[in-house]
This record gives sequence, C-alpha cells and structure tokens, in this order.
Amino acid sequence: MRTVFTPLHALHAPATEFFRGERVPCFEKVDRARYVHEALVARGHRVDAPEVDSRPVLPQVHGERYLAFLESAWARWLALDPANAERQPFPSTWPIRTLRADREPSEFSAQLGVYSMDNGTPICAGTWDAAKAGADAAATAARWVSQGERAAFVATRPPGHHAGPDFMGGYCFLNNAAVAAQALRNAGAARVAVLDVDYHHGNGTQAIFYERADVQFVSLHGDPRTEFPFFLGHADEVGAGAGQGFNLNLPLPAGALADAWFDALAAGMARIRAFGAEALVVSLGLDTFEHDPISKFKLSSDDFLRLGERVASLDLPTVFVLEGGYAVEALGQNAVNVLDGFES
Ligand code: Q9C
Ligand code: ZN
Repeated sequence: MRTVFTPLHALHAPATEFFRGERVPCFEKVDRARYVHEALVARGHRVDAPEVDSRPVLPQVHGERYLAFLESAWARWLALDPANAERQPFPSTWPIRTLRADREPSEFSAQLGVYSMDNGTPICAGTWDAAKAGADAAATAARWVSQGERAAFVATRPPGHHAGPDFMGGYCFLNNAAVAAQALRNAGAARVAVLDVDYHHGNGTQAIFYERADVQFVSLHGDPRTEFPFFLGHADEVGAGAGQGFNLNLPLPAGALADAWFDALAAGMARIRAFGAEALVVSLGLDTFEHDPISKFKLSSDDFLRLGERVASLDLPTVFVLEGGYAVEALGQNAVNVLDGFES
C-alpha cells in the first residue's frame, strides 16, 4: 500500500501528561510513529513524504480563530516568560455551564481553556509543525486515492479524531481524518464515510460533520459512560439538521471481546453500504489491542488482519489514518496487519 510519513512528527514531543493525579510520561510518544514506520518498511510498503499543503482544507474543518491560536500558542507561551521553554502549558479554567465563552479573554492560559476539552493534551515547541505535517500527510493520501490509488495509509502523530471544530483534546490538535474526508469531497466524491475504530469515541470528527449529509460518521468505541471522552459517543447521537441519520455510534462495554466487536463492525459497515459512500476514511486507532495500557477491548494482533479484510470488502477507495494505540512496541505490527489484511 502507498503510505505517507514524515519525520516532522517527532517535533511534537511533550514530556508529561496527567494520569491519576500525577504527571507521568506521555502515552502518545514519538516512538509510536517510529515503530509504525519501521514495520511499513520491513513489510515492503512504499513510504513517501507529504506532497500536498492542507492549508486550504483546514478552515473547512476547523475555525480560523482556533487555527490561529494553535499556530501561535507556543510563541505566546514563551512571551509570558522565557523560562516557559522548559515548561508545558496546560489549561486550568474552562468556560463550562454559566461561564461565557463568547467573550474570549486575552490571557493565554484562559484562551487555552477556551480551545481545549481536557488537560490531557500538552503543547510543546514543535506541536503546530508536527500537527500541520500530519494534516498535510492526510491531504496527500486523499489526493492519491482520489487520483485512482485503491488505498493509502497516513502514518502520523499526533492523532486527530478528538480535535473538534475549535478545540484540541485527547492528544489531538488537527483532525487528520476530517481533513482526509473533506479533501476527498473537494476532489469530487459525493459521499464520504468515516469509519472510526479507535477505542475512544471520535468526538471531534463527529462534531465537525454532525450537521452534514455528505459525510457519514460511524464509530465503534468504549461506552462513554466509563471511557474517555465521557461526554459524547452515545447511541442516541444520530446527527442533526441536514445531517440527521448520518451519524452512527456503536458503544461497547469496556472489556468487550473480539466477537462482539466484529459484530458491531458488521453493523457499522452495513450502514456505510446503505449510505452509498464513494470513498472511505478509516480512523485507525490500534488501542483496541488486548495489551493496550489505557484501553479495555481485547483484540489480538491477528484480529487486525481480519479488520483489514473486512474493510476491504466495502470495496471503496480508502484512506487509513493512524489515531491511537499505546502498546508502542506492537503498534507497527498491528497497524501493518490491517493494511496487509486489506490487501490480502
Ligand atoms: N490524562 C486517542 O486515542 N486519556 N486519544 C486521559 C488522563 C485520554 C486517547 C488520561 C485518552 C485519549 C487518540
Ligand atoms: Zn484512542
């Protein structure tokens, strides 16, 4: 399979996140993409650098104010105090119920609260450049597929599916899957389906397309009653306005086994067929793996071959976008199993 990768992902390398009240090393590590890249090369996949600028697509899926904030965030953090070079900004106040988000404060950390859904998404000096390179990679894969490639894989980090129209969260900044879907639309696909198989609900992608009939969002994920992102991903979220009926959530209880997961996949795929999608984006999180350190499904490495085979049966031009997956040493094997299953 043609794949797109850039070493610029490594510019996003924050040191710590909060976990159970403590600062711990980030789960979303630079090594993740290194393992995926190594497995792609070892198993004979073609790897190229991004060759499309995603800038024209970004404002189609994110607000301009959010994009401007994200691009300038590190410089503004440094402007507060040069010693901040050694520190990570985190939001501390969020404009939730009764507080006003319509009057944007001028203070940097307060704005960070406006543009973040959680305190789990640290920014560092290279975050914008890495995230932008990932969005460029997604736009590149979409172009290849729209020009006739059967499928392509975006081997990128940071991930994207928790990033919404105007917020970051869940380790995500720019929504690479949304960029790919929008780029496929721009290139002429009338209807695009996004199939999100990450362990966590893709709240950002759902929000971006929730009122649109041209992009269907189908997600299998841990039930938000107990699993991140907690506040979206329920089965009663079916889309709104023109988008009513084009959003399908299939939450499964934490601890779900592979058989139940593949039954839900079949239900989601049936809806994609009924939609009449002309192209497919797969938000490919591998954190459904049985040994993932922060997730609770039980898929084996062989199950990822099976996943690839099933997705191929949709017979659609397909862009795979890497999302989560934190069992770092198995990540390359598991991701490439999906691609090899697809091509088998
Ligand atoms: N810091 C993706 O898989 N966990 N994101 C919060 C406390 C958030 C996962 C733990 C998990 C986000 C793309
Ligand atoms: Zn995830």
